[in-house]
Amino acid sequence: MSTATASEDLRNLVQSAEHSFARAATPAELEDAKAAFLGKAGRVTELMKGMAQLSVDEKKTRGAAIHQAKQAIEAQLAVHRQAMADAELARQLQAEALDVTLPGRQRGGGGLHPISLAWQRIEQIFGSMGFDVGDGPEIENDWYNFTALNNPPNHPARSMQDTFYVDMNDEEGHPYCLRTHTSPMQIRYATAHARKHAAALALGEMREIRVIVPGRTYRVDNDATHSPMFHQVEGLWLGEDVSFKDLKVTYLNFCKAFFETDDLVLRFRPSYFPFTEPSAEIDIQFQSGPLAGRWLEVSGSGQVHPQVVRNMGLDPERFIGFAFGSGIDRLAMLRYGVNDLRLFFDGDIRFLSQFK
Ligand code: 2U9
Repeated sequence: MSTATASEDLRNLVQSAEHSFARAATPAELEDAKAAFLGKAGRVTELMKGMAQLSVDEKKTRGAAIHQAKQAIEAQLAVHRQAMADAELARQLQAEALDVTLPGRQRGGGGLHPISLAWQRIEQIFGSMGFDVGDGPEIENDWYNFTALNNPPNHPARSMQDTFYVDMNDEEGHPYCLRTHTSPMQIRYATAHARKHAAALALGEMREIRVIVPGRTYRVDNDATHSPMFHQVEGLWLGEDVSFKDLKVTYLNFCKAFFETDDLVLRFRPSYFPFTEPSAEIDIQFQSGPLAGRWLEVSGSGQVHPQVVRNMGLDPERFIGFAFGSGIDRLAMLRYGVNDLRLFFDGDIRFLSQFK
């Protein structure tokens, strides 16, 4: 075998390998093609075996030539492997392409419910007037919800038609109920306060109780102006010399802050509640704006009944003051110009997003 023909057959071999690599359409086909040339039974290995009969000199030349051819084939293989990896990467990038010019996804900024907004404003305003904020159970017993508040046993508010009862009795055998007002919490707060200050009280150091209790309340009622769950805020201010004058000033200042106008007047109309004596309804009249000129009922109020003061564990000869109760939902309707109570509870995003 002459060197010339030997080089010829090796050049053909390299070329043939190159064609095979170029024809491979997938990495697996490329690896198969590699095996056909460089594998254990591949054509290069066959050539190596074929050198057995050659002389030492011939082996040297032929061996070097085969080695060169093998290197050329390996180089080609590397080129094709790289090309295939590049093509795969390009395909992936294409498939996962992002349009960085698209607008970002907005995170829908939430907002507080108008009742929560009103609730927060109420806490803030009364807080600025020195009122603490009380918070307590929505399931109450008979004593806190009715008896302590001077509700007589035959009062209609206690009936099954007016109050939701829970299928469980307290120690006195009365069923628990969903609180019909936040007043029971006023009793709890005042009683706890009176106990905590019992020692101080003896020394005459506890001078007053000033608290509001906002919260959810429940009644058997459901129409355009009543919902079975509604929100109340009650205020209580007891001291040694707290009078109706303080009630008027406190509620007027609250209204001015809450409705953000000084252009309003209040009217106190005689009324009756078991827990206050005397009692009054509070009406508001705006002197300007969309609601101007109409008297609007916003709250009940009165001087806390001496029996109720006694029920808190306080001496009615010493502690006197006032309480009021207002509907937060109603205050929110007036403040935000909402004409139907049910809008607050429908959860319609078109309504709610107006308060963001
Ligand atoms: C204690 C003593 C007295 C709270 C009061 C009212 C009058 C009242 C209702 C009006 C409409 C609530 O929103 S409403 O349903 N409330 O009219 N509430 S005086 O009197 C109290 C509270 C606690 C210890």
